[in-house]
Amino acid sequence: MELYLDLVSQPCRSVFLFAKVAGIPFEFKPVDLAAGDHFSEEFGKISILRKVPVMKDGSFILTESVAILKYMAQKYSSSVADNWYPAGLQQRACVNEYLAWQHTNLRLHGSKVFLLRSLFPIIMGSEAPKEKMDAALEDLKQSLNQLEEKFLQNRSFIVGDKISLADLVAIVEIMQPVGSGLDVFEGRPKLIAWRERVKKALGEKLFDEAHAAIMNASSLPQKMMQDKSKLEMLKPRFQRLFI
Ligand SMILES: N[C@@H](CCC(=O)N[C@@H](CS)C(=O)NCC(=O)O)C(=O)O
Repeated sequence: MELYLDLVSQPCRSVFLFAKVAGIPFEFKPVDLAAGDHFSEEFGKISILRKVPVMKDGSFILTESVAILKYMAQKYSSSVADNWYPAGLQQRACVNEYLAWQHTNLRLHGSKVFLLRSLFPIIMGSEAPKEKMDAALEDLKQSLNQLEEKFLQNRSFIVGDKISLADLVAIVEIMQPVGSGLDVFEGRPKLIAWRERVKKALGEKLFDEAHAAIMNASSLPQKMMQDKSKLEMLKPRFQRLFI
């Protein structure tokens, strides 16, 4: 199995972490987004969506992290612990519920904050408009509240007392704005305790390995500035999104 990944990307980190922690054998195919590798002719043959992660299992190509995570959990179900993607009807439904919710909530809002804080200034050449930043921070706050109040409640993990794909997808998204220097855990003891349980379940060393690139996001500008034409390509996208 080949995994096309850039660990700066949160869905790539979830796929990477799951494959590693579950002992699923794979070949890491690096795709450097900041260098524009995903616009290459070679990557276009793997996925015309030009996004990572992508999985290639033999001749079968799959995009979308959630689909890849479920594929891996099901393909290796005889060796992957049941808690990751429980076979029980209602427990699996709860994992699926979180995975469906997060796309337009925690992922959307955490990504926006990261893009506005870390990439907007490089691509647009100025700080992000204050009202856009304030709105993005407010949306992120709401999503974090909902994660605590609806999905975590007083449980150790999102679906009971063991880690699942839901926790994995949640932590990688939360770490994105953290990579932009924002302490999203401030004043949230419940979330801090959950983060520590997730880290322990994954293994601190593996967690840190997966997050090294995003925790060093301040080096992205330097890399991106090397090819100004690629930066220009991103400008219209940022204008559509944020202006
Ligand atoms: N829904 C997709 C999202 C994939 C995605 O947006 N990947 C981003 C990195 S986080 C990407 O490759 N972006 C490159 C681009 O948009 O140019 C998934 O979960 O896999």
